[in-house]
Amino acid sequence: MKFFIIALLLFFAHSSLAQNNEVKLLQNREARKGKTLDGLWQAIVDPLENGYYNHRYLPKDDGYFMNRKMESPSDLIEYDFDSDIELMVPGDWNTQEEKLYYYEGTVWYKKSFDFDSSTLENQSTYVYFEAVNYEAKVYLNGQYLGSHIGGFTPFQFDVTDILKEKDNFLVVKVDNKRKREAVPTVNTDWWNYGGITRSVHLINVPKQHIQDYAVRLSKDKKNTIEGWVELLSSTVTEEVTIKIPELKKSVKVKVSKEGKANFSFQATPERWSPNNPKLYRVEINTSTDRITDEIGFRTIATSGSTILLNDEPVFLKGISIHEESPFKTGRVTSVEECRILLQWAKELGCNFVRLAHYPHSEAMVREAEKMGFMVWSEIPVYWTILYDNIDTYANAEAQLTAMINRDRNRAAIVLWSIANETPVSDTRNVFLGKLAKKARELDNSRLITAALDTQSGSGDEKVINDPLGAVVDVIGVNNYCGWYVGAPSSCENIKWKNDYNKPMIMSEVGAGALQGNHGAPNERWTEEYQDEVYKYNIEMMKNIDFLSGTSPWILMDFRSARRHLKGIQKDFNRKGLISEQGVKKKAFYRLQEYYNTLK
Ligand code: GCB
Repeated sequence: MKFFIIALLLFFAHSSLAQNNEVKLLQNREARKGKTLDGLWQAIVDPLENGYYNHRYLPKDDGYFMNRKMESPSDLIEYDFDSDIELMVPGDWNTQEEKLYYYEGTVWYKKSFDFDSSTLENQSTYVYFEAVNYEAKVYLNGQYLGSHIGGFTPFQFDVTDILKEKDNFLVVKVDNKRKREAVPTVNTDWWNYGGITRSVHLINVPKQHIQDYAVRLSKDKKNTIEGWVELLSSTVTEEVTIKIPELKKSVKVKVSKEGKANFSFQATPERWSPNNPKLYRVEINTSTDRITDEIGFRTIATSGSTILLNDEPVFLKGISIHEESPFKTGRVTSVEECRILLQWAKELGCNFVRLAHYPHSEAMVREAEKMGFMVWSEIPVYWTILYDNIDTYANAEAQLTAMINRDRNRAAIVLWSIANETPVSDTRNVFLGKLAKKARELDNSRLITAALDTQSGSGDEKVINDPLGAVVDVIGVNNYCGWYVGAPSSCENIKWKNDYNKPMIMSEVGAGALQGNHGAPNERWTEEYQDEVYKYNIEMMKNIDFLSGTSPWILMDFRSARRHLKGIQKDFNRKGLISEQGVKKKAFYRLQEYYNTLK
């Protein structure tokens, strides 16, 4: 009993439970002033989590986050950031260090920096992480800030009162161990890249600042721009001005006691569309703060099986994309890499990209928007996660919320996807029904979708009757005719039926080919086989009268630890239309031809 009480006391005394400085995310991080913490970080690979747990498997209060140094020759400190490895941030660790190629576990990251606060009176400073895969515990100067779960969404902590002028040390325990109850779960067809995979920033904002806002075209009221602005710590009845200089609009609204101001005004902006990806400069001012953004205005809706962009029927000519670096593989770490991927999609003739299977970086979404792509954005509710686990649900909902909050002002995003290839069951239906409801509560201006698994079923008839079809606005269908099921030529005869009067997007079709491997059209892994699969699937798609778009699988070959065929796969899923080295395969031109005929 005595031991138990001591253990309990130690447990609660441990700083990791004593505090959580995580605060609600700032909208439009990019527009804020501050300092980057990107670059080389010191790191310690810690598979046994020795820097966190003691030999009784209890959290230590002097773990590696204390960044201890030997002060005398008799001191015993069994770690030293200074003499260990270095890792680049942003970046995954798997492609930076040979010994970390398959590594899944804990790595401690440390960055030291000075901080000049002399000009920052009345300001708050946040440390903002664009993404850390998968679980982060964050400490500044030995003090615990909080933790975050989920590998693809941003989070931030208030560090105003902890920063010093000199020798700050920010330590992050990053753990990418796969867990059955996690989102995604243990089983995925993409690489579990660990690390501080996206940029880290220190951001300075006035204590009373614009924390969040929405600016968009009303979906119901004609020629109306509407939205809201939320301020942090506005105690007085503050006034907010929303300006769109190019439209000669300037509107003042009062903030409620809760710090929120709603607005709505008449305007006729040019509509954002793939042919005219027009963005307007929007300025928001308060007495203490000012922020600007580039915002597009469009509407998106459905009518029967048609998708309407700005009230006009539109066919989504798309391609699926993983956030994988062209030429060097690993996670995308720069805007230039985003542009290369998107430029390839442009060449293919796309007006739409499916950013699979998790929220891509904000930079990717913003580039897609500028280049005129409609975007499908997705959370990693993938395959068989634990649909009956309440923590799993809370996790999925948190990731959905973070995705929508971060990108709600991006006109390019037309679809929020809540799931990919999930198996039908009562618990799954309830889980996804709740998620869809949540998505609509957070944002009722976009369409909800999910990619259904339709591999099963026999004969030439395929019926879309998954109960999830009743929940979503647009039905995504993944189907691998000619690859996992049947011969390529059999695809042409398939007849699709839809129990729902809703648009369908063929969200995946595809086949594997090693670039440069040539042979007969019935020889797997050749470019000819892949091309054959595209040929017959395109014929099949032409016969679907409720088809509103396609996003074949996938733009570029990507790493997956499920893909073991030596000589061919080498840990890559080969369904790319382009190799990881940037060389186009035959099927690229087949799809390009199809998209050209749809012009
Ligand atoms: C799918 C999954 C995707 C896989 C793909 C494949 O249905 O949605 O994540 O990578 O199939 O290649 O098998």
